[in-house]
Amino acid sequence: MTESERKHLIFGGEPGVMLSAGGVVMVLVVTTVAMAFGILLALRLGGTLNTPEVVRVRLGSDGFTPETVQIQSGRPVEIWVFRKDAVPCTGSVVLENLGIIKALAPRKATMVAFTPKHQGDYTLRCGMGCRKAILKVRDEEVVVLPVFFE
Ligand SMILES: [Cu+2]
Repeated sequence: MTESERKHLIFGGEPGVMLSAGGVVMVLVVTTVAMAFGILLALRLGGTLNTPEVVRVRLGSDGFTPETVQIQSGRPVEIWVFRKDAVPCTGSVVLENLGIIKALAPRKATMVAFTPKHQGDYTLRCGMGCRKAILKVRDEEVVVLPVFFE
């Protein structure tokens, strides 16, 4: 048996050797790319859940703007409530389900921070209870469009 015939028996010939070497490189590249995506995804998910979601609402004698906000369960949220005017109605906000009461200074934003644990609708209302906004707590991640203060 010649050297060439022996190689052919072991490796299935030269083209076969080249093909499987290319295959190995391809598998390595695919594995590396997949691992990199996995790491990035883990970082993104972890980062998203630990970073507070920031929500801005306004409260005036005309009520809350917006009146409905969707937030994510299990993620800390910072609700910045901007008090537009100095009427007594807007002097404080109450988060009924959580027993949170916050005094508001006129024409300033005050932060109400908490972590909603479960899905459900939470009521954010003025101290008197005549103006209401609904915080819809859902499991899915939401993109919150900012509300700009005038
Ligand atoms: Cu009120």
